[in-house]
Amino acid sequence: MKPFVLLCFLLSTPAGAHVGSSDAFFEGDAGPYHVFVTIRKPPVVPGIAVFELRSRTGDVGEVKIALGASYQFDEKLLPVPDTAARSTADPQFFSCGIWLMADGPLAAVIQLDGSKGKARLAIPFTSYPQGTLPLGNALGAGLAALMLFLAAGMVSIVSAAAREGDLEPDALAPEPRMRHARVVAAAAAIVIVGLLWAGKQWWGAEALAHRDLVDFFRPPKLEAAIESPHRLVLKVVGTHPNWARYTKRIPLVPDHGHLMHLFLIRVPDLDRMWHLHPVRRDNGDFFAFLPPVDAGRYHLFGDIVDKNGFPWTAVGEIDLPAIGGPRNNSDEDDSDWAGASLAASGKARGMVCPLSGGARMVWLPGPLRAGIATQFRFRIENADGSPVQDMEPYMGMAGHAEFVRSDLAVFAHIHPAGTAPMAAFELVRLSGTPEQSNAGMRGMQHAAMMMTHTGSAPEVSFPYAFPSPGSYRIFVQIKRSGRVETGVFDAGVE
Ligand SMILES: [Cu+2]
Repeated sequence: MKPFVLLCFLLSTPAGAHVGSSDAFFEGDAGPYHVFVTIRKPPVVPGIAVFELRSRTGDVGEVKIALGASYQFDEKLLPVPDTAARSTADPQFFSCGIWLMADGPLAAVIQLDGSKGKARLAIPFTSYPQGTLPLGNALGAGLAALMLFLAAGMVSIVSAAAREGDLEPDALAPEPRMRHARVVAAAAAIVIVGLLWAGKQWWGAEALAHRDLVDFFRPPKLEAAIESPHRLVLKVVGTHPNWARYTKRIPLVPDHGHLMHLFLIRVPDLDRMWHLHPVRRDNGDFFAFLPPVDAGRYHLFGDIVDKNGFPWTAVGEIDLPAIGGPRNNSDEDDSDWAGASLAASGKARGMVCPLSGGARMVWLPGPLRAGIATQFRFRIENADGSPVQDMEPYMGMAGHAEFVRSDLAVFAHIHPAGTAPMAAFELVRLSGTPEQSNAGMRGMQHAAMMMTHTGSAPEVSFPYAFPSPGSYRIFVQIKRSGRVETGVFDAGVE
């Protein structure tokens, strides 16, 4: 019955943690091992997620992965882990496909065994359906033919039974019996059509429930309005009616110190960027003091995390008039950037971005191809190439990077430890693992490590892969001598 009722919904924009960027990335230490993990998610749930792990320390012999729910995380409830296959071409690369059966915030608990003994780490990630997969024409036609064959077979079996069921072998059915058999066949056909209809209803209900779930996980809307010249009021509204009820039950929690990380990016040029930290009012709305802003249309991305560790990015747009006056930050972590437009700067502009005091940020080149997971590395150095000495953690981390595609359909806010919010790492601490080896702590550790880098210039790095081809702008935010600085790099991704 599938072919008749299947509505071929096109794959919609992936939602969730980030916008248009569903895969998860992690880089950090698991005990003595340094690993880079990529989680390539399926478009639908249930579906198979592909886990890829590369050891950068070159001494891992075996990798096992088990998935659990990250909310009320309990190691004792983890299933028997799957063993990842080791690549023959690259012995430090392991991969494994695991079914994601549930949606929501999950944790991958990875066990490593190698020359330095056993180690474990837990990586939070999210599972959600991104759309409905269409049924292929050939498969649909095949299933329809099978269905017709089975239905006709069923009618003919019932009719044959009624006609000849109690005859002696080789005897012919008399005419009244033939008539009776035709009536029975008609009745059987009606019953079978009824069953098909019931199946169609069932399938339709399932498809609707799935579509509903896809809607639920779409990025919530961020409705913004200017209340007074310097006051921006924001309301997070789910695209699904159940979303409000969900967030009432599962409230938001702060992530790296703030309930919301709000990014205002001027469109279409991406030539102005504000990173603000609105506070919440009693009625649930957020508000932020606007610093002086140039007039224009701004795209808004509001990163929030709920108590289950599920990150959401609310999206919206607002036309702002020029706002003057003194700089009036709502928060000391607020930062901004102004510069050239993405379009005007060409396909791939310089790999060097000037910072204050003659310093500069240098993007150490990596592959510019969609889907290739890599470390995006940025070196911060003085004009003469000597290391800057004044780096500080910015909101507890060495750096924050925002990857934005020119059409604003991709937005990802990444940290040195990867895509998962710190608030989610807090939920999945493993027992018997030293605190500093827990993946979440690793983000902080990374910050500390980068600061104490001696000899060469400090570097910040972010594990990520461009999800799709296009023209991207990367905002890399660091802190030096108490001031946030933003390095901006453009990339034409194939
Ligand atoms: Cu951040």
